[in-house]
Amino acid sequence: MKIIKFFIFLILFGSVGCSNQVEFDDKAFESVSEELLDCEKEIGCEEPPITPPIVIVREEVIIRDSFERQDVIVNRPGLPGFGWRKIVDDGGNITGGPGQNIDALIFNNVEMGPVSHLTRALYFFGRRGRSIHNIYLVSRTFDLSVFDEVFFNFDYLPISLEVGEYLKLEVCNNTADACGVGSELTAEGLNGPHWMSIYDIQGPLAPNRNGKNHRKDAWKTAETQFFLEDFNRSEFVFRMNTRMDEGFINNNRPGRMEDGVAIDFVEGIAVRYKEVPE
Ligand SMILES: [Ca+2]
Ligand SMILES: [Ca+2]
Ligand SMILES: [Ca+2]
Repeated sequence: MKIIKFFIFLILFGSVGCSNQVEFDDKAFESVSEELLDCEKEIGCEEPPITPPIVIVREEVIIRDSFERQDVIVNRPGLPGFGWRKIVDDGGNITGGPGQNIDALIFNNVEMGPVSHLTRALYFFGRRGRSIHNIYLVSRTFDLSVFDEVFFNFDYLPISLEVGEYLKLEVCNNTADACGVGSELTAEGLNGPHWMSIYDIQGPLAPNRNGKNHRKDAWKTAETQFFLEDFNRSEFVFRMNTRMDEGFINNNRPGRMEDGVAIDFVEGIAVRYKEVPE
């Protein structure tokens, strides 16, 4: 399986590599090459099996969002339909939209500090007063039945997160209904066991950051990839899940923050492979 993944890497970097976030793994290549050379010198060494080449037969950008607009959720005809849903869990009270002083909003780099890509980014924030809030940004449901793997990356900026506060990329491994994000929002589904964590950024992080005092290079990029066989391909849903107990200082936005997470340039690319017989 490792070898198959390695060959997938090799082929992908010829194809998806130009999409700016994925890099060729020189070290992995060198280590496999050395293994083969060492084996040639040894008597009785079994060479690693040669795997048939795997090629990409289709790739599709399922999401690419730099939040260069005013509203996160855009439902007007003629504008790109990102299909996001915003859900707030305010101490167990789940709403399909902003809570009281709890939200995920787009701000620009004049209102807040530098963003990662172009001039705007998305900021998640809770409410002052140390109550617990989860803020979810949920994708629309995609039919990825014909794809094998997803490459996913996003830029993020944690702002003074304490222990127990986080940003996670999660994928539903059941139906959208079972995950609480079908036609109806359900607390059982949203908090249930069907969400799998793909990327997990946990506090404590950046204790002295306040959302305005960082440099552009404080932004980090999360890169991940996962095979779709582990998920429900025909109802593929992912979400950004953030948790924190504070937000803007005195709920005054866009002021300085006590807790927050910003994201920018979210990109997902679905890929279909085909093994080529020798
Ligand atoms: Ca942006
Ligand atoms: Ca804090
Ligand atoms: Ca906090």
